[in-house]
Amino acid sequence: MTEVTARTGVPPSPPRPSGRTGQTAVVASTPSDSHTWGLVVLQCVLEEAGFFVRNLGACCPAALLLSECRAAPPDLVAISTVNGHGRVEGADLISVFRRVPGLSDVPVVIGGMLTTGGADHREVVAELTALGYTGVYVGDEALQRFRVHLASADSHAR
Ligand code: B12
Repeated sequence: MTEVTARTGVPPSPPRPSGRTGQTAVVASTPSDSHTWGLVVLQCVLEEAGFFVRNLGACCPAALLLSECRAAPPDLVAISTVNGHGRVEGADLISVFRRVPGLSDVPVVIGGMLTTGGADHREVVAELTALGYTGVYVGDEALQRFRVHLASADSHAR
C-alpha cells in the first residue's frame, strides 16, 4: 500500500538507487512557518540523493517532529524555514531535540532564510551549530552547498 504522510497527504516518491538505499530523512518546517515550496524542493533534493523522505509539512509542531523521530529515528532531519523566525525557533527546536533519548546523535540540518534581513550569517550559523545542528545552510548557495554535503557524505558511506 502507498504510504501517505499524515499532514501533507502527499505520497513519498520511491528512493533512487544510491549508497543510501534504505535510509530515511524527515523534512519539516519550523512551527510558525507556512511556506511550503522550500520543503518540496528539499524533499526532491533528498530523494535524488537516495533518501526515503517523510515530509511532515509546513507549520510542523515541535511535538509532532519529536514524536515522529522517536517512533522511527531517521538518518537525517532537514528543517526548512524562510519566514524570518528560524534563528529563534530553530534554536528552541534543536535544544529540545538533542535532549530526547535516542535522538541526540541524529544529524539535523536547517536552512533557508533564518532571520529578517540584517543579521550576520556567520553569527547565526555559529550559534545554531553550537546548539547542536549538524549543518546550517543560508544564503544564495544554501541548496548547492547542501547538495555537495550530501554527495560527499554518500561517497564516504560507500
Ligand atoms: C510564496 C510566499 C509566501 C506564501 C507561501 C505560500 C506557500 N504555500 O508556501 C504566503 C503568502 C503564505 C507567505 C506568507 C508570509 N510570508 Co512569504 N514569501 C513567499 C515568497 C514570495 C516565495 C517563497 C517561495 O515559495 N519560494 C520558492 C522556494 C522553493 O524557495 P525558498 O522557500 O526561498 O527556499 C529556497 C532556499 O531558501 C533554500 N532553502 C529553504 N529551506 C531550506 C532548508 C535547507 C536545509 C536548505 C539546505 C536550503 C533551504 O532552498 C530553496 C530553493 O532555493 C517569498 C519571497 C521570495 N521571492 O522568496 C516570501 C517571503 C519568504 N515571505 C516573507 C514573509 C515576511 C511572509 C509573512 C510573514 C508575511 C506576512 N506579514 O504575513 C508570511 C509568513 C507566514 C508564516 N506563518 O510563515 C519574507 C521573509 C522575510 C525574511 N525572512 O526576512 C519573504 C522573503 C518576502 C520578503 N522579501 O519580505 N509567503
